[in-house]
Amino acid sequence: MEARHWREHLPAGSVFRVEDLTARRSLTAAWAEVWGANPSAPLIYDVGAGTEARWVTAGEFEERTRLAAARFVALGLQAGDRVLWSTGSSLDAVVANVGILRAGLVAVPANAAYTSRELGHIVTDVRPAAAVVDHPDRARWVTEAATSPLVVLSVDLQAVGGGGNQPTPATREDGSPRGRTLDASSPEDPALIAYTSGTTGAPKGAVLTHGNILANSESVALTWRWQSDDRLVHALPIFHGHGLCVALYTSLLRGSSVVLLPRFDADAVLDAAAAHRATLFFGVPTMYHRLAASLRVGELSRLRLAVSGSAPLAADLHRRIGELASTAVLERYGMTETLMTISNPYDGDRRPGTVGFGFPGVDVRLDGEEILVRGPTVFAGYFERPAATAEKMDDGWFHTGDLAQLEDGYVAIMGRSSDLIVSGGYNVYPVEVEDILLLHPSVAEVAVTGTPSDEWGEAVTAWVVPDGPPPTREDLAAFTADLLAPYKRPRLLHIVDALPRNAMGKVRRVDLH
Ligand code: MCA
Ligand code: AMP
Repeated sequence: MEARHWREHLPAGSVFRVEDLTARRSLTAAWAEVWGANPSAPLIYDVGAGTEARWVTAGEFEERTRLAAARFVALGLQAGDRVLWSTGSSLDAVVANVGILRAGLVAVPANAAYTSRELGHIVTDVRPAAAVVDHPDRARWVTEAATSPLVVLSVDLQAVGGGGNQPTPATREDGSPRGRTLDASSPEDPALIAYTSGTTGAPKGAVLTHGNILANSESVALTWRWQSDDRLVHALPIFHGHGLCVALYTSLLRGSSVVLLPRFDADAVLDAAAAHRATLFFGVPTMYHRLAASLRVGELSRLRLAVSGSAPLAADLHRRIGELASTAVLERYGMTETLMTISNPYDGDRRPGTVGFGFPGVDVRLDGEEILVRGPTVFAGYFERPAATAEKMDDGWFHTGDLAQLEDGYVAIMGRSSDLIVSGGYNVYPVEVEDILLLHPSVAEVAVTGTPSDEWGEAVTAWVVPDGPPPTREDLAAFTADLLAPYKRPRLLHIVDALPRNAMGKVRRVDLH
């Protein structure tokens, strides 16, 4: 059986060609055009840290991001240079990101909860020419890990003092600014390098081009009937594909408006939806779990569309929200390397327990049980790792590692071919956590698995064979505090006499439950 054809997503009577998804060449060029056409339109609601909350218009945002781009150019950065960008959600952070892209630089988003070890790996691997960070500790970690000169900036793009800051000349010898003109990137130029781990080894940078991120926003907007009068409550982290490419970039492309919240909180989301008459909300299943537990869950019904992704939305939770809020949550599927590839339909049946069928322009097929995808959102490859890229790509088809079955042409995700754990929408790689726990003096052997959890989807679980007195969960939490971001630390601990192993001596994680 085949998955349904992506044409079923198209509005009745519409004419669509796959090339249309990249016809505007780059998101930055398309953004500038959209904002220029309606400069007084409200674009981003800045909840303001210490300042008054207010709407920023498209015209003001265009100017601020143009100045941000000029700031990078004045620092001597040149098109193609990489800029690490690791920050929580704020208007300044968004301006910096968009400025990076408009200047033709490559943004490297990194989780703002990473420890110095996790951030240091990315810095060493990607060798950024500049970094934008929102905390002095991160500024120090980046500087310490850098192996080549770099400029460290705060989110408002002021140089952060201290050793290692080495701004490069701002101008050429003839006095003209370096770098190419604004919004001049081609579809094949890299726009983002997003770090994501394999099952073994350290995180790799997925290179997403301007064409990839433009095609993603165009197809998401088309499929979900996104209009300029839509208004999104944005409570996702901005350093992952979901919060950045799907939520933020697509809003900016449509010229619709965003209420940017600093973090997720069920009441804050529902308050913002009411106060600003929002039409859209995007979340991970853990957020829907918390919304469903709220007495105010019925308020979700005021939205035009609520979308879930990044991890499986339990069919039961989907149905419960349907009953409590008369809202059929639209579940979709994607990955850092491919952006959005599969979606339930906007018009038509949104089936609980399934992610739907290919976005317009994305071909989907099953190889055995594994999902393969092909289309204009599939990345250019892993940064400086051709062998790792070749392992995942086969004649344009990307091997997702996710396993699925087809139900009446809808893709139902059944699991993964790897041991990846998805907790609250964040990926956790057992090997990375095991390697860190093994450094603890009371841990002789360890295996890490995901335990099914209503709230988190999967809860990171450590199975420890102790060396001497067994460690407690608190011991391990304290030990990992400087080594693992909080979401990777074990929430459950089992002390065991031995780990199940196969004939080769390899731990059989599947037998641990
Ligand atoms: C926070 N904690 C977690 C997680 N998040 N533990 C496990 N898994 C998590 N995901 C820890 C906190 O550090 C804290 O630890 C404790 O849990 C409770 O914190 P709480 O305040 O309740 O949590 P929170 O800050 O409200 O965070 C929950 C969250 C967050 C809002 C669901 O995890 C989140 O924003 N997730 C979204 C991730 C995401 O955007 N993924 C997209 C990637 P302690 O008690 O020790 O202090 S995938 C992607 O982008 C692709 C393209 C796609 O398909 O979308
Ligand atoms: P990341 O590499 O962080 O982008 O995470 C991508 C992974 O998240 C995919 O390979 C899937 O395992 C998982 N994922 C994303 N969306 C869904 C979904 N709707 N249902 C199940 N898994 C999902």
